[in-house]
Amino acid sequence: MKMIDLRSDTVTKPTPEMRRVMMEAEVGDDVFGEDPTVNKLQNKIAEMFGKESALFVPSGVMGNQVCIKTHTQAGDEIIVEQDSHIVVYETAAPAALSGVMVKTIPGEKGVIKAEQIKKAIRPKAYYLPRTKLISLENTHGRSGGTIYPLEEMRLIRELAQNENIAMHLDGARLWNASVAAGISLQEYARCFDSLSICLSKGLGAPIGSVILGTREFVDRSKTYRKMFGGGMRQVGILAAAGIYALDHHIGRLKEDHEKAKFFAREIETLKAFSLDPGGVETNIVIADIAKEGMVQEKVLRELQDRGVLLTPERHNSIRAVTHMDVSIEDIRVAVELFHSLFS
Ligand code: TLP
Repeated sequence: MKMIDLRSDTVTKPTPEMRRVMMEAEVGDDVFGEDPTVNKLQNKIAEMFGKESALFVPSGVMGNQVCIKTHTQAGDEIIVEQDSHIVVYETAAPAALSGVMVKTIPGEKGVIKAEQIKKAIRPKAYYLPRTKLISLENTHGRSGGTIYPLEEMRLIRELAQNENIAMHLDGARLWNASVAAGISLQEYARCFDSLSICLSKGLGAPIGSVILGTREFVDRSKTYRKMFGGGMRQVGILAAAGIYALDHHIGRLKEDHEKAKFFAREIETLKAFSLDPGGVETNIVIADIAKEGMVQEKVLRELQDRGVLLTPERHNSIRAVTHMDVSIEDIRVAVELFHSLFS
């Protein structure tokens, strides 16, 4: 049975053309800084985002955690939205790896406002933690791929600059935000001292994330990438996939957004599911299944038994993510299955 895999946009397989460029990539030892393809990827991304420097890392989690480590010292405090990936899915790494305290703020669709952050910043006193970093997430995964308003980011940036606090962006899916909102990567990047972006989600590369910042920041972050075990060797074969993804797979993200919106509109017509199709801004659909008392595990199993994979979200919702390895026809098949199972 062909499975229609909507668990995440991380499940994509490299296309034949991507595999070809990987096979042909020039390589060298990147711990010596001698992999020409890695250097090319890093220079290309730095330029795309208007940042001085970039660093290839194996994963989005490592990208975030290396940045947190580079910005802080043990005992500092960082401000993060309470449902962000850094808080929920990164195994308490800020505490374990950087020894920082995480001050979480409840957001609306992942958005925390400058006025909320202002109240959370510690006054300066030797007996208080020092607020060192504010981290935002765009798009916001657990809110269903929602886009952070640029205006709010700018207000937060202004506040952070006045308070001498650094800003980090978990931009795992910033590509999706940029394409959907029509806002350039550089416009977003201007609000942040550091960013972590992913090549292995909507862009379809098999692995890889990139940290961005000033030359000085990225030079320091290299030490922590090594400390966390992320110094890689002839890794140009992976960087080549990233370069290919940047050249060929950004524009097509709008198709993923259309597929997600179509899926959401269809699911919304079923009484057992609650969601706001208008709230689907990019490629993630989260539907609440509690209204008619459906059981999350059972819903997911019934779908899986008939060839459609989704993931659980919170205790009462299910999540579908569209990506380049599911076509609109696949989505139609999934929708028909929803109608036949849950009408
Ligand atoms: N997100 C995964 C799961 O971990 C939830 C997914 O399927 O969505 N930041 C954000 C906003 C992410 O969504 C993810 C992955 C990461 C960071 C981590 O990236 P990786 O998996 O490369 O470490």
